[in-house]
Amino acid sequence: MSLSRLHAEKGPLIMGVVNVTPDSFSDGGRFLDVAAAVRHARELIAAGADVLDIGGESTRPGAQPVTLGEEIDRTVPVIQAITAEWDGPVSIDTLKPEVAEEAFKAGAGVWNDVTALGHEVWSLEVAARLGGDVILMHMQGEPRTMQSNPYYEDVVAEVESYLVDRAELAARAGVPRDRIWIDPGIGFGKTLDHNLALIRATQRLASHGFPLLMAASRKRFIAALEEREGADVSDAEHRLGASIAVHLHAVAGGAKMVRVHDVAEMRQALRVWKALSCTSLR
Ligand code: HH2
Repeated sequence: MSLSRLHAEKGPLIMGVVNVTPDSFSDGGRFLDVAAAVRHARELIAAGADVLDIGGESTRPGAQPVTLGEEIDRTVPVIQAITAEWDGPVSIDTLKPEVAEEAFKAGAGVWNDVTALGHEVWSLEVAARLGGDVILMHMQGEPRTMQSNPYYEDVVAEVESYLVDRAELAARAGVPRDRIWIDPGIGFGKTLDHNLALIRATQRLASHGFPLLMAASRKRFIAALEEREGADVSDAEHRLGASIAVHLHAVAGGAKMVRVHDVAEMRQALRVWKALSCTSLR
């Protein structure tokens, strides 16, 4: 089932993050072992995840690049194990089309690409052939250097036009329009003010006919915002309240999915939010 249909049935979707990496910014190394990653995935499902996003290469600034073989070896066994026991959608978080292909063979149905299918010229064609959902994210620069000096004349207009252009390209390549998700890429080549401007612009970003994903969970800009208030949340695991606040704001503005590490808490917040908002969140 496409993510859009799932959203039509369930309302705002929660994508739970499963990083099979030694160096992710918020949970690096904890789930590198396949068995540990599968256990973590099961916990996220039990906590109410609608979608699981499996990643084998960190996009953290300064993270070590991973070879194709290594990325496949990390992610494919986890995808096989999860899809053998769960029929919800599983997403592969990769910029490499070869990894996406192997992940889909193992049972994944969503390709989440932080380069918006731009890493290889053939990525668009592969995405169309795979026939699943795609998530196109905006990033300025590349992970290693993206935070050194991000600059925009008008961050919202630039991110918006980039995402709509990439989405139209994906549609022209053959990906069905309702399977093309867009994501402003919070923290990817953006200062605190850029991130805040994009989150404030959720409604505008959600108004282009492409479903919107917002992914702010535990991100560094939260620490920068808190520092302004004199609080220290340098430990990524201490950013839960802020992550939920951003995601509820996004959902209220029309985001159809949020990508989070803390699924149980996000599920609880969404349940209360939905009850307070009656039926208006579908
Ligand atoms: N952020 C991260 C990874 N993948 N995908 C989308 N679509 N949007 C995002 O904002 C996004 C993403 C970074 O978070 P995480 O996976 O926790 O860390 P790392 O890349 O260090 O593994």
